[in-house]
Amino acid sequence: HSADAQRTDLMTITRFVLNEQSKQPEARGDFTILLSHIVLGCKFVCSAVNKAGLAKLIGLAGETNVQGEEQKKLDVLSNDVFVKALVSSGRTCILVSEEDEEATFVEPSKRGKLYIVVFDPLDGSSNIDCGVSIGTIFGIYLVKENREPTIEDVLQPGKNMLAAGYCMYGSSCTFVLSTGRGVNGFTLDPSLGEFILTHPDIKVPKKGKIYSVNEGNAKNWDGPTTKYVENCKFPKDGSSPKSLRYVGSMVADVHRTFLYGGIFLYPADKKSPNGKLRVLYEVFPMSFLMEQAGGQAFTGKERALDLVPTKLHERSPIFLGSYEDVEEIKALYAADQ
Ligand code: AHM
Ligand code: MG
Repeated sequence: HSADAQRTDLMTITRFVLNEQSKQPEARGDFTILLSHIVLGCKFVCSAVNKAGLAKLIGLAGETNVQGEEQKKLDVLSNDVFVKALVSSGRTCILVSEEDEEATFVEPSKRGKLYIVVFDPLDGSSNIDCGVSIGTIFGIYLVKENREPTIEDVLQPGKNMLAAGYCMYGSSCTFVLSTGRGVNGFTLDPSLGEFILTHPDIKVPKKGKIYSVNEGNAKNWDGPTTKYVENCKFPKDGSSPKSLRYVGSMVADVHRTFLYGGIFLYPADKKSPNGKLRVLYEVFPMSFLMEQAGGQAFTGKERALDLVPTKLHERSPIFLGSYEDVEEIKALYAADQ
């Protein structure tokens, strides 16, 4: 009976979010509309990623992005699709994308309820050409008051986010979302073109057996990070060493951490004193999701979601994952003070 019910009673992401929103007193459907435009962008990118080899979309577009990296055609395409989908939702006022140096202020006639969306349209670009999982990451804020939105509205700590999520373009297309009431995962059923709830109420294991870091940077790490990774390999408490897994796509490495537990690190190093990952559209959304799943996210100094960004493309070191694993790295940084 229950197997039957699962096959016939499909919990699509739209139905799920409508249910969730109906529990809120002044829900007006704006968020559901905004989300459906994000979902559309993800479906488009999913299909483009799957066709990339065929359609010869891969290759350099001859432009560089704000971080001075070469842009692949898929990055450009994904960014265009998300910007257009978000503007046409009629529910956004400011957009911040990894691919655009400046924030996009939506023209007043296309503004609706004042949502701000921060996003990395296609993260993990070094993995595009070899077919390894990549993803889209996004976070959603509300502007503080009903007045002309400014850049200050974007530079809010991550704890003010209303919702965050990511979509992973892997062996299947998985959409993970939190609106502040836990974390839920949906898988794209290609025959229906719908995301169906497959991972209800994701909770990250309290402690994990995996650590995930680019160890090639070890030479330049600080003391606490070096010690932490050393403890993963040569535990002093008699426990078994952790396994190392590192895809090099944040979405894939964090997604695995949600499901299997453990810790993901992109620490500071001597060459990159603020790490590599961007606060607004990489660190904050993943930290929001991690806390919602019962884990922790730490910058080496503070709770990641307490950080107040001072510029759009700011970077921060990040340690996130299972509650107890992050406790260990926090203790090492505290002892280092
Ligand atoms: P990107 O935005 O240029 O794709 O870079 C972000 C990616 C993350 O997905 C990943 O966690 C990290 O860069 C990997 O960096 P590294 O190659 O230095 O290990
Ligand atoms: Mg990125």
